[in-house]
Amino acid sequence: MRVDVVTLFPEMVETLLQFGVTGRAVSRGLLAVMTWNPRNSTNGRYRAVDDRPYGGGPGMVMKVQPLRDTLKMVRCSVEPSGRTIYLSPQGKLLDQDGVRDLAKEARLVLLAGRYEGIDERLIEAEVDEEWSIGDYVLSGGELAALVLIDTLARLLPGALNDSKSSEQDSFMDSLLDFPHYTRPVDVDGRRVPDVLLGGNHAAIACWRQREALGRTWLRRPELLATRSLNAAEQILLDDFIREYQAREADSGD
Ligand code: 9D3
Repeated sequence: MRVDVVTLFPEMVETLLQFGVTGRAVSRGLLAVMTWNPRNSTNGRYRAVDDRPYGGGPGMVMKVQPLRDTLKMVRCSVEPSGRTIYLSPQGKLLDQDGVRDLAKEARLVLLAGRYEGIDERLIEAEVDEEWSIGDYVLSGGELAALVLIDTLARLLPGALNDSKSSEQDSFMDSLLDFPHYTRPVDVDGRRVPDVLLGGNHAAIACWRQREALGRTWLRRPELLATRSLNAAEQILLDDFIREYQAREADSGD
């Protein structure tokens, strides 16, 4: 997959992508990321990429011309360059379904904004889709672009060392993860659950699924509302709830 990122802070994007899964995806030739700085496409005397908002108010707005010229260069260097995505607080909320859809593309152009945002006419003319990564305030689109690239990289065939990890991600989709343990067996009197030490793989799989369902029920019940449970899952969850409520009655009033 080829991703072109238009950003005033190319080092932010380049540096973080050198590590971990994304770093390996790049070195394995599965992912190629190129950055483009609109500052290099400025003509004016002050190389300005931003200007004051019409109508007044605080902050600055990214100008059309440097971004339009940068996007022209991107589209000349990669043909076809793929969908152009603007990371913005006004975008559609990114989730794993959205990531899976974007991962079908061979090429993407990501636009990371700074200041109060981008002149609306550039968005109307050049942007295909607007995506947000969540309802909180970032200082710019770079971290959002990195989040998107990271999630995409995990879906590229061969990017994860253990091919089962990606499968498990999708298997466990819309459920929270089960708890994980490693050595030692005892940490200040807290022991690893016995079932994980027994080597009964069917029992372990059951326990993990039960924990995943139970924690989702406790912490993110809205995820269960959008996912139907099969008969086996319903029994495991009922079992978890029964045990949880027994524990609660035991410790509480
Ligand atoms: C005062 C109104 N704010 C809009 C909600 C101003 C504003 C906040 C943050 C303008 C730009 C930004 C920069 N944010 C992003 O570029 C961004 C973002 C985010 O802030 N949250 C979640 N997803 C994203 S994607 C890009």
